Amino acid sequence: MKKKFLATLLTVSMAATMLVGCGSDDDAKENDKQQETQKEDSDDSKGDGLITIGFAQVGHESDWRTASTKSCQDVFSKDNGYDLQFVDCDNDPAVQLEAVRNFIEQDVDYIIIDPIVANGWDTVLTECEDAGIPVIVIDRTIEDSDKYVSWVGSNFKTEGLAAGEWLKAYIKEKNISEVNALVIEGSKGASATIGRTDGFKEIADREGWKILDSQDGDFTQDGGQEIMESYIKSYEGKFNVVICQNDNEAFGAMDAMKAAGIKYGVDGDVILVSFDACTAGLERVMSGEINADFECNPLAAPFVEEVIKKLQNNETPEKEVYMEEHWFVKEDIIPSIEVNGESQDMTVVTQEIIDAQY
Ligand code: GZL
Repeated sequence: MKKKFLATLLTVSMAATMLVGCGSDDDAKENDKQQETQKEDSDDSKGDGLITIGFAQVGHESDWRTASTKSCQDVFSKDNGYDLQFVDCDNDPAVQLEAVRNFIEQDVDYIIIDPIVANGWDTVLTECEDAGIPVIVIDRTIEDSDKYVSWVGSNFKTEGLAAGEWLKAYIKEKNISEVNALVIEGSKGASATIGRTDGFKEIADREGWKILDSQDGDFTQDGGQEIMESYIKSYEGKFNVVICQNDNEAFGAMDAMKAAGIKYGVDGDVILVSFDACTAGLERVMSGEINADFECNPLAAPFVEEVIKKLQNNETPEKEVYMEEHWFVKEDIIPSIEVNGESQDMTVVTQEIIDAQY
């Protein structure tokens, strides 16, 4: 910590010296803050030649999460010059805050956070800023603070809007006159849940569809099965669409519908929509069990490394970096949809796509 403090002090004083006589006090303060978040050209905090990174990961709840973790472990390896301190926070926000504070104590060079929930972050991010440790947020967003250098992820509301716009086009093609939907949400308070829920609901409200129920399945297969079982008890024969906010919930919902003799998918009575588009999810799109799967790209680590390289070179990285993602379907009946006024292709799943997926 002493090293970092001295480095930061040196940086700040150098910045202040350079700024004397040019620009206002505010400019100097702003520049100081920017300088504080930019790393000294030091190579590491432990003197072992490695850049130490503390990564507080959501947990291990889904195929998506496994791919996200592997992406970071592959990029931030010792061979690549990094010492990755990884903490699986097991979907517990309190554990995640403690992990970040431990990274501060360890005086790591950088902290990566995938925030389990969107709020409750400003205090600990202020502690990171005071310690001179740049924070990079990946995947889910933080709503109550902007004290981080960059965020790399997806637009969850766009994913929800895309699912709604596709469903509108799909029921028109299939001459289905009404939608009675059941939604299995992701983890409560997660920005992915909030965005997908809000996006789909915006289209549902616009089209006059009914959302019979919307409960959280925690992004897990067990959660999806449990919620679907309770939905079947309450709404059997009354619903024709199930929206699962990730593939693992969809796998659980399928098990529950299969057990109840409910036919779903392309040749079924229930349209099944999912998010993530992991390999196993796309396999079920190709088999016709899932009608459409809206990708959320978990492979953020290469983009995070670009941010770190910029900081190492005292450059200012982008504040927001959006990942590229695709919308996958089984049937080639809707070539594209319009989302937020922008035409977006629907991609028919092939074995080649599945073989290349995460
Ligand atoms: C979304 C990510 C979500 C995935 C789930 O970016 O945070 O969390 O959709 C995962 O599979 O559990």
